[in-house]
Amino acid sequence: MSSSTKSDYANIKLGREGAIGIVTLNRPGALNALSMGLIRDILAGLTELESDPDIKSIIITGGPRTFSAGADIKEMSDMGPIDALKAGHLEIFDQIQTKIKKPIIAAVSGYCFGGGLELAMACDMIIASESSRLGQPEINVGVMPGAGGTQRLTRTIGKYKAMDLILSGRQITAREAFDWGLVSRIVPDESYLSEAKRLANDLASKSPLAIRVAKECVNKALDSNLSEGVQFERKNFYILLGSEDKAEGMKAFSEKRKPVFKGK
Ligand code: DAK
Repeated sequence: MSSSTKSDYANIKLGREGAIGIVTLNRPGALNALSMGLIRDILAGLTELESDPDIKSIIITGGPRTFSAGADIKEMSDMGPIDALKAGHLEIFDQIQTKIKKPIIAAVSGYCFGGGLELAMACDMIIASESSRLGQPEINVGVMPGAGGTQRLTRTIGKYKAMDLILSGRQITAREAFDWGLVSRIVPDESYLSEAKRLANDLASKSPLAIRVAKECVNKALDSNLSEGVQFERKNFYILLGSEDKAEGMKAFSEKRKPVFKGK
């Protein structure tokens, strides 16, 4: 299937393949270090895909050598607290999780460090190639994760492993990350992108409404107590019972055919 691009961005490539949109980080000379320009382009690209009715699922990826080596250290070295506050990096990472309702898969190969891992953790699933390396090395340059890393990582892998990664700044293998629940799937190096596309196409074939609501409910689990989360889930389940997609899904099951979902 051919890939088409509507808009041009300086720091990403934005592709469309059928129902999937692909944001490719494109600063290979700096190992996809997250400059402000790159972070802004990622959010703009995602927002464009979010508003495109033909796109049902999204992949964020880098290149085979690097997903991203983290925040741009050269840019950050001149940055003071007021510059950072005004630039609002942190809100941009949060907006990825709050503004983008379509499912996002991070397809990770090579280095996935610092802000790069925080970006992957702001996605809904992480597919990692076998030889990729993940870590929060910010401590080695005198800072710490600042785009949700201390919070999302701890909620994902627990206090003791999060402390290990964040305080030591060490790298872990994709296998360790998988064993710790930090990545969804590990795949052979050569197929990280094709597997991500296969998964994205699979998600694109489901009811967009059910996908959206299920994503919101899983994210709610990281941000609420159990009874609040269960109530949130139940109410959202009731909403889906009224959808045309539910009627179609259940009818298709009885008729032993594939459902055709319309997102209604
Ligand atoms: N920033 C800028 N440039 C980078 C970079 C980075 N993070 N990582 C690599 N580069 C550049 C290198 O400087 C080099 O450029 P030239 O010298 O060729 O011009 C080029 O990419 C290739 O890098 P290497 O020659 O070092 O390549 P190697 O394969 O030898 O090593 C490496 C790869 C990934 C192990 C190494 O480059 C490395 O350790 N990079 C730094 C990784 C790191 O410490 N990352 C964490 C950065 S701190 C916040 C939001 C986010 C954050 C904080 C706050 N707010 C919202 C407030 C996040 C902070 C971070 O991520």
